[in-house]
Amino acid sequence: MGKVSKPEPFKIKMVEPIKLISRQEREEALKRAGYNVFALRADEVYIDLLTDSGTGAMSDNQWAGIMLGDESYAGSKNYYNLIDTCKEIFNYEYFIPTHQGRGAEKVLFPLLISKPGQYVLSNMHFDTTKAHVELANARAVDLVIQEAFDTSSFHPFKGNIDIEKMEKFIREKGSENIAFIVITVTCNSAGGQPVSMQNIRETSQLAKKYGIHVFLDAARYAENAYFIKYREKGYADKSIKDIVQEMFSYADGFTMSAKKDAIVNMGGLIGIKDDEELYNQARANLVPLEGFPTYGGLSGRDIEAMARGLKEGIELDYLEYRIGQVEYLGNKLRAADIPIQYPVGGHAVFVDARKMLPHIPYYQFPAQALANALYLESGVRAVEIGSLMLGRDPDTGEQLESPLELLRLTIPRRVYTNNHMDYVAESLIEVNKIAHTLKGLEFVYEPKILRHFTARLKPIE
Ligand code: P61
Repeated sequence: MGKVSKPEPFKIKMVEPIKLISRQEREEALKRAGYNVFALRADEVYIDLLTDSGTGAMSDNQWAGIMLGDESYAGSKNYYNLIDTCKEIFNYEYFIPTHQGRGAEKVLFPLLISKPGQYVLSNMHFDTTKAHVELANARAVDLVIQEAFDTSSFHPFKGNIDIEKMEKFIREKGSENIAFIVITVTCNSAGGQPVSMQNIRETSQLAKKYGIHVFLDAARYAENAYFIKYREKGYADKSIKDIVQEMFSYADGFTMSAKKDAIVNMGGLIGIKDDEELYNQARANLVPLEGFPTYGGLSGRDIEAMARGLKEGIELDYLEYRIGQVEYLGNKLRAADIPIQYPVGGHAVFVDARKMLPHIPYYQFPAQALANALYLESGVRAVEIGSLMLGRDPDTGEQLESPLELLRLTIPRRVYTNNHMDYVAESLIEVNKIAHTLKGLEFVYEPKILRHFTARLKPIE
């Protein structure tokens, strides 16, 4: 095919109309929503880039699987299909379905934390993982490499753990005070940035040296494997499945939100390599929290869609299209000098709002101001990943300063075309022209926990 670039590896046979409401209606909607895009109604949104979680389009094969849902309370055939599929992809012994990623965290994490005050070490915890670490009376520590915080400089694996820093931390605190290590692949909070195979291997070796277990937060494991194939020496000729198996071979288990790379609207997983006792404990925990071990909070039809989605999520032509679309949007923005986390990550383009709105300090939430301006300009909904999401110091009540103030343009899987991406890029380029006029925000109502979902704000006059 020479230089001709490949189009989407699918045909579209069902569509959902979208509509752009008027500027005046958008202004009224945003005001009613308390200047918080989480509170908008979805039909007030034109292109929804809030999240890639549970928002993907299932394939005809997955929808066909839905019709084959075996809704037996115990031991459905869909459950056994899921287990066989997982064994084939991840090469582990034990798997447990859960209703979504945080369900897996809630069931597994308390079993890995042996005493209050222990530390859980990560490249970066996502907010639900951090919440479940803290709910289990442990403390979450992020040890991603420093390069992750410099959005303009290239590093192929900005999600990597700083191994030296991690070893120093373990020695200082004592290995008995480390509950476990969790590697987030890809690293969502750093910009969907991948972790290299070498880094996963070295983390695993370090952990073994100190007798600490390693788990993967595997929501975007397939996108991570794709980056390893193209950015890390020695992997170009390996299949995505082989790369996935090697990644998972260095861990003792994983939690997964299946709403991302497994392309389902609802679902999660726990995987345990070979620890039968941990598996039995997790299954016992599952019953009061999620449901009987063979359905874990899901219906049989959802489990079948997940089994089929797991296979589709590691297909190379799908991943090429998927990452290619994110890159397409990123390149358009970079060409217009919009500052973004570079190189672009797997599931989203992260705009550096601190650089775009240098006149708005972190405690007036520059990325939220940008999210609001983009919505007003275009009806595009993106999400703040910065100081608003981070919250306050639980001890002092001080607003914490996030190391990055990012606006995440999160691309759902197989949902939008590159024409939609052009519209998003052009809209943000328009907003950039008036960036210096945008105002910071203050609270009208501030909830105590996970405040970004329900907070009400107003522009500072
Ligand atoms: C997201 F605003 N992510 O990125 P669950 N691990 C990782 C995730 O990215 C993740 C979960 C675990 C979401 C959804 C989301 O405050 C928020 O299936 C790396 O959502 O339970 C979820 O998986 C949890 C958005 C979650 C948020 C919490 O958009």
